[in-house]
Amino acid sequence: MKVTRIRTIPANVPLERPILAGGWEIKSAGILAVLVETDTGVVGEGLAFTLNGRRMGMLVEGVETLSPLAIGLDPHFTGAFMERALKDTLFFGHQSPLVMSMAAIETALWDIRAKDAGLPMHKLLGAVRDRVPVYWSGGLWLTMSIDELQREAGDRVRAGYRAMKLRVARGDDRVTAERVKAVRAAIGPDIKLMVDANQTLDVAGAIRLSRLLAEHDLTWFEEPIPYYDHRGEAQITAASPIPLASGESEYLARGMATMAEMGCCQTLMPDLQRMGGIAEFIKGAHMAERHGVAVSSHLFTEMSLPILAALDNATFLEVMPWFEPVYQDRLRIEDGFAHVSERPGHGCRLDIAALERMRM
Ligand code: SMN
Ligand code: MG
Repeated sequence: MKVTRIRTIPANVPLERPILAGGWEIKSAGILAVLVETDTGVVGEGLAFTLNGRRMGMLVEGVETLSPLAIGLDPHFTGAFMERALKDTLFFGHQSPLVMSMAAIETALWDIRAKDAGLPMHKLLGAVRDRVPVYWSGGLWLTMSIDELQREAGDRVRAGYRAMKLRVARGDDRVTAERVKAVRAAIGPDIKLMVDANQTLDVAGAIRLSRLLAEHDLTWFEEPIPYYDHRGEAQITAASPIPLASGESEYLARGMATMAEMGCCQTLMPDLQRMGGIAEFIKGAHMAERHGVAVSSHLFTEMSLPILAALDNATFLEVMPWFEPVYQDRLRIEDGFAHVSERPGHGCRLDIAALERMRM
């Protein structure tokens, strides 16, 4: 079996309405579909992502320059592709969009492996479970009023969610505390609630806010400060009454390992594209486990589900609905869990016609 061709479809998927998270205004999800074709007719699917479709050209260029490293290769040699790709991109470094392009190809190679074996991804990887706890992440934005927050939180509980995440930011901490209190009041004591500051605070401000919010029983406090300040994260983790979550902005397994070793957080949230693909995601999660650190996932909801189902230190799948318009299949979410598909491959299939309609 050999890889014969790699195709890309860059698509821009508009959000229902613009949102604000941290310092970003987000109007659309730029989704790059990467289709890896083989001589047996099996096609593997991978994705890369960029906010607002900005710099999509860099992701496409990355795939084009990495493709020669995969073409002609037996797709079961996912490790050989990564070895070649990491070596080939060493000059640019591995904290770069090239890792995202690499991830899309690597993930597609795994999809081929699973389809060729006739296995759903979680079973190919070694399943631990066939359902994963989820949290709703596609709402409770900074732009929403307290009334809107309470309405959405209630709607999500009625839709079967048992956990959800609210965005917070630098500003008046008393206003932030009021918003958290209002959401907690709307969902009651049994639903889990997380907050995400999207890197907008500093160490002292984060510790202060954590102490102020502690009475609302929060499951985690995510990315309080700029992602690269791991020493600062470790200081906050040591002082914060709320457990920390971080890691969505770090790259490769070694990024996860460094953060786990430094005590940056209790939950790491590897992002499939910044991990460089499935193998590094798993490697990073295993290294985190060594330090008693749990893993959640970041974006890439559909493709991350079967990976988390194969990790015994996985806690929550982030449900972000932005990718839904490019899929034929929907996740089955009931009573706070996403059920893993039995279909060979990733489980959810891309909708190529929809991607073509949204092509940039
Ligand atoms: C997030 C990431 C990307 C865009 C908006 C919000 C957020 C998350 O940090 O964790 O989903
Ligand atoms: Mg986040």
